[in-house]
Amino acid sequence: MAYEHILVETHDNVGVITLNRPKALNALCTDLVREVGSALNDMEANNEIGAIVLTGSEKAFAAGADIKEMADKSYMDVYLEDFITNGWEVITTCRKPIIAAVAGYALGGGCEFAMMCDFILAADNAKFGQPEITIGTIPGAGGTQRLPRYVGKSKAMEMVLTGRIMDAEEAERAGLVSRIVPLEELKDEAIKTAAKIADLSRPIVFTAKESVNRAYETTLAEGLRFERRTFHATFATEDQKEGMQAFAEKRSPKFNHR
Ligand code: CO8
Repeated sequence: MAYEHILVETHDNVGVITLNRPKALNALCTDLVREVGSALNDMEANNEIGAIVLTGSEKAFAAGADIKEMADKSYMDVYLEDFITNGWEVITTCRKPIIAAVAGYALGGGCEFAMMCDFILAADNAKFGQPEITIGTIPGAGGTQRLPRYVGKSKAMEMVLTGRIMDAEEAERAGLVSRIVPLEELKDEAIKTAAKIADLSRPIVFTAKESVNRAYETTLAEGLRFERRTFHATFATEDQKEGMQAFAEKRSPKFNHR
């Protein structure tokens, strides 16, 4: 399928989606978000792909929702079209792991887009922020809810109330990103990391992702119960037998995703 605002590639078993609206610093217009949703759905349905990288340019992952597109919308416009829910959650419902590889600006909806992914690898020039308050609105795609879970209330509150931008080092210290890599290595490192995941057992990867996500949605007791049940369930897979047998036989496992 031909896309206008994104580039789509595959590297063996890894799908890569690159936001590509350079003149607007990858501002997330409705069509761009729709295209990302469509590409993700295709990758989710493609058995060859086991993990996905979502990235932008060296200057901007995404500088936010498209302010020019939003500026004149009325309350009734955004309410009736369910503005922002529409299309965005595909990232959060995708079962295959999605790594956000962030260089440059990840602001507003851009930061929210990255936080919807499973984890964030940051280039050393990455900048994260929720500056919506400076343009008379608030985060609308999870910023007030996900950011505190990543970085704690104090830092999230300061960022949301002042629009202060955090650099990559602060983001790593705060737990927003899993690690920082040099800008020129970001894409390769993200693909390498995704390939490592894609080579593992698909059902076990799905189970692990689902289980970690439970930690954000439920109580500790319920989460632990869920983990115990799904841990037990891994013993019903062929890949658990293969993985443990391979360890005992001192060889690499050959997972068949069953
Ligand atoms: N929307 C639309 N256009 C943008 C955006 C944006 N978010 N960000 C940058 N652009 C455009 C600029 O207008 C400019 O276009 P033009 O050349 O036609 O004037 C071009 O990109 C380059 O930008 P700058 O000249 O400003 O580049 P600088 O390097 O000087 O500055 C900044 C870079 C600091 C990133 C600056 O562009 C900026 O502050 N951008 C806006 C950041 C922002 O406020 N983001 C939050 C947006 S609101 C939001 O995300 C709400 C989310 C709600 C849920 C999601 C709903 C879809």
